[in-house]
Amino acid sequence: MSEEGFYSVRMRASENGAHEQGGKHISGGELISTYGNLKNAVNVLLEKALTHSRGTPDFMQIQLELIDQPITKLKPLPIGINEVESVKEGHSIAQNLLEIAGVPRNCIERAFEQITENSGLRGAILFDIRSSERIDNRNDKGIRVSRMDWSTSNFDKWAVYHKITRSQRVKEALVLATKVSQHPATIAELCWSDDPEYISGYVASKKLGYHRITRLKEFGDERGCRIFFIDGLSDLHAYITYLEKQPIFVEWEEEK
Ligand code: WAQ
Ligand code: MG
Repeated sequence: MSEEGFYSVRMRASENGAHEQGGKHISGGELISTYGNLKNAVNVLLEKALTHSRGTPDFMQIQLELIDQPITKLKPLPIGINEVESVKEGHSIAQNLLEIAGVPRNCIERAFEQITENSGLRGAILFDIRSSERIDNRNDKGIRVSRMDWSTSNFDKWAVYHKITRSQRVKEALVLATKVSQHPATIAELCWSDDPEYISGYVASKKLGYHRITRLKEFGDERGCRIFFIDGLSDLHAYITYLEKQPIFVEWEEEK
């Protein structure tokens, strides 16, 4: 087998049975690996699922596929940090950022109403900003963005430069936000974790960059959120194919 090729490696883990049998989503993960690094890649995902604050999985699937397309390189979105004192303040900042990014106010309100109904998904919700309706038809699964990564050494350089703690979580979130925001139909993204101990989240868009908001839910809350606000979608199928299949590497270069 070729040493040159890249592999997409994906993991999903759940408790009380597989996701499709109604099990609780515990953890998911996706990365890109060379053939030589596959053992390590699988181990990274295994470790992520086995040590998860949402619970102990009794179902897990790790899958790998050779990527047969060229990998697109993208620069990470610029990052900004919004320190807030309360969830209420966090939500208010998130809503303002979404509005600046181009999401109509009524659509933001509708999305926030639906967040509680749609927690426990393993993927993201696609929300149409014209109809203020969810349009992905994936029910309790959502859309899982895949085939994306950022080399640890390059990410570490980025983190040192920006004085940001190096964490797998921040790397994964910035990779996903960079990939999603790159598509012209994406207006903005809203996200916070479903991990009970992680209360920060972000609003991202190509125009605004990645805005971390330090508090978007209460400590201990297992309800997460990931919504992509979409406009002008002539081809939903092609958009979903981009999210799931287009391979992306994030690469940062220090500005001179
Ligand atoms: N594709 C689509 N949706 C996803 C994906 C993916 N690859 N990964 C996670 N989700 C959805 C899923 O519904 C999860 O329940 C939800 O997002 C939250 O995922 O700057 O940790 O991995 O400090 O728990 C953001 C802030 C952290 C980081 C987000 O999300 C920072 C986080 P989690
Ligand atoms: Mg999580």
